[in-house]
Amino acid sequence: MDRNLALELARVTEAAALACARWVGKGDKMAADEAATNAMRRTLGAMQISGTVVIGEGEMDEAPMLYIGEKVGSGDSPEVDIAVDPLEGTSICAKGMNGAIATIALAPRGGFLHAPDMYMEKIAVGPSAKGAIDINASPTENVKRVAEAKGCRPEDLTVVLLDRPRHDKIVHEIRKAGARIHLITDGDVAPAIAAAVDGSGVDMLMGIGGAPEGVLAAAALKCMDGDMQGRLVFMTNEERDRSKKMGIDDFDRVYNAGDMAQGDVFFAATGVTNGDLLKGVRYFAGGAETHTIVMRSKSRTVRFIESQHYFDSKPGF
Ligand code: VTB
Repeated sequence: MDRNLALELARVTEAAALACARWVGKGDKMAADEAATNAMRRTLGAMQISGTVVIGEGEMDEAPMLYIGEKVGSGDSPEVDIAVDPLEGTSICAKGMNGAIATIALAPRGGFLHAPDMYMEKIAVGPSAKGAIDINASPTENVKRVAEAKGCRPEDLTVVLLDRPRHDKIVHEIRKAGARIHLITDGDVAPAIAAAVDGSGVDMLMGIGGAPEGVLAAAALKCMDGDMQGRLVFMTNEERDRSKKMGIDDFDRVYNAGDMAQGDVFFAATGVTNGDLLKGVRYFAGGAETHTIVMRSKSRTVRFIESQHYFDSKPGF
């Protein structure tokens, strides 16, 4: 791709974050998601791309907008595939809790793993621990290796996991290995990225979360030269059938970031509520400020952008 689309993607996630920030703490996750999706779709429509949504809000019959297969953009080249999560962490947004983001990734056509809406086991770290993780090894082993790679003690590491009963055993093991744990209620894309940002306080993401979210995290970690491994977790035969239809035939395959997001990948995320990675939308008289990370794998540029939006010149927010 000969154009840097990253900065345009920042406008897309900013718009989504600004739209759903109005719903922070209002207890209505559906309305928050709808607002983010609407805004994202509108701004994507203005981009000069011929885009196809491959990770989206759902199948065509269950999502009115940004559904899998939907065409977005002006229709001009380049031909790209798009992965979106207009509001990652709908419940945290509705409750006004920490860690909700609006996010999008873009790759040349065919670049993303078409991950069905099911679970994925994940392990993610930043560049300083690249090559140290192994999803087939025990959590103890992974903690040990990441600490070694980073030149610190296991006690100095913070591992983020979703707070779910399915993680009880591994949480226990990680604690025994010496590392500190940060449990989150939802939203495991942002902490995977935070693991690759020095000074974020996050060293590693582990555990089982959504597969589509895994692909978004992989796109970001590829841009940051971090490391990630993911394996689909099949709960039913229906999930196996659906995956086959989406082109997945090796059910035990371990995907790394570059397998899930191939080619010249672009990524952007804007904070909706405060988190380890990004600040949330903050209002001031007549406007609001947003905090965005935007990057491109080819140039390995990672930008953090703070933007001021003035509502007088931006009707609709
Ligand atoms: C996961 C995680 C997401 O929802 O999909 C989770 O990847 C759902 O897990 O980031 P459960 O089925 O255990 O609730 C998110 O946290 C989205 O908020």
